[in-house]
Amino acid sequence: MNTQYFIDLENQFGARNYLPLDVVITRGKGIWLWDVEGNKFMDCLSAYSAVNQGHCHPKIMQALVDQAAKLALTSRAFRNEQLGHFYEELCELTHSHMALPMNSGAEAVETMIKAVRKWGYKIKGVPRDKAEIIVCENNFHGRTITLVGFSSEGSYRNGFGPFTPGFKIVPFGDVEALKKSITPNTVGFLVEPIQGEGGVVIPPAGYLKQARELCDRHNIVLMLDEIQTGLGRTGKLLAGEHEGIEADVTVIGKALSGGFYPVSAVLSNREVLGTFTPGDHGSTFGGNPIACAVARQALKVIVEEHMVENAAAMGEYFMGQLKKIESPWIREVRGKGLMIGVELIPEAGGARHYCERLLEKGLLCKETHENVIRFAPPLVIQRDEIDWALERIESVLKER
Ligand code: IF1
Repeated sequence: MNTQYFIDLENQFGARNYLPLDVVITRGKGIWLWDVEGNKFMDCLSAYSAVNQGHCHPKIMQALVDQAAKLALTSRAFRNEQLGHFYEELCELTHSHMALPMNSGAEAVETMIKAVRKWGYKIKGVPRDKAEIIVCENNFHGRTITLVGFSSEGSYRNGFGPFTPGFKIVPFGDVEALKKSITPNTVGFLVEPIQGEGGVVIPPAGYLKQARELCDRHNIVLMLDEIQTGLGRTGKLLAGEHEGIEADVTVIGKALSGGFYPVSAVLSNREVLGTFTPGDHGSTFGGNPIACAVARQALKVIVEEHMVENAAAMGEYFMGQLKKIESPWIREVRGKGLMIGVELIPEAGGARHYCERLLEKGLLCKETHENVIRFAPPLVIQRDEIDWALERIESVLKER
């Protein structure tokens, strides 16, 4: 069965909520993927940073298999032997006091919003149903109605209203705008340290630090969405470290399972998550034994195999070399660690075309926001492999 066979099946039965590149992947190992016709590709998307550890990491796979053979799901009506270990190891690694395990990133963000609102009413004393959370233009926090409701991207929200009230949108990176939007009812400021889907947009130096200071001054919870930037992607365990700040509440997901299983978590100080009491929140699969066993190993290999340090070193090399490419189409190369965006000028004809050309040359990457090619390989990539990618990227970006 060839590529077209699978494309036809998807078109016949599947909802058209994506426009994927026409490649049908059948196997993955490390940074490499193979399609149904035996073609080999370098993965420069890492499933949107869910496969930081490389595809089918043997130790994470073994943790999945061993746990699945023993116990899969108990529900949280009972306790299980994996959860406590997971909490302890996760909180220790991230300097958190408490954690709440969920499944998808969007669920973790929704959970964080519930916790911060409850903190606002119970601790800060905001009047009932008056809590306000400030978010940034160009944000991406997931696809639920509440989360797309405060997106500034029409394509994410159009046609899905009415939306959840209580959110204010301010320009990303603009401290003055953030300051002006604060009211006595503001309970939280939700922000990505680097906007991923927004086009790998890095805020001005000091922005997050100033946001931290503003939140301290006005008794507001700083909420960092590290679902894409976290777990080594930007060359730090959490991207907030680049500015030497710690959030009050952070969400992680994606690579928390190395791509094997939907696992996400809310990380918090005691004051915020401590407001939850039995019955406040839950989920059938949240914190299940497989999720915990897989996440524990996924975190372990990041540390043991020095993936954060490798992301920093390889990212510096990758970006340094990209910046040397003399191409009429490149407007800017930007990023941190192995979260890299190459923005093209509009005359280049759109980033999608270059992703399709790179596919033909054996490199898989994805455009974001029309003119940005995102390069985000697994954090295990080595220098010679980056050189292999650069050869193809340079050749395609020099085409007229
Ligand atoms: C899609 C990109 C989109 C995220 C951040 C929360 C979530 C995500 C910073 C929600 C998820 C994924 C979702 C996927 C494509 C990809 C993505 F930014 F990574 F490129 F969409 F913007 N916070 N990002 O990046 O996590 O519920 O998906 O587990 O929806 O098309 P999720």
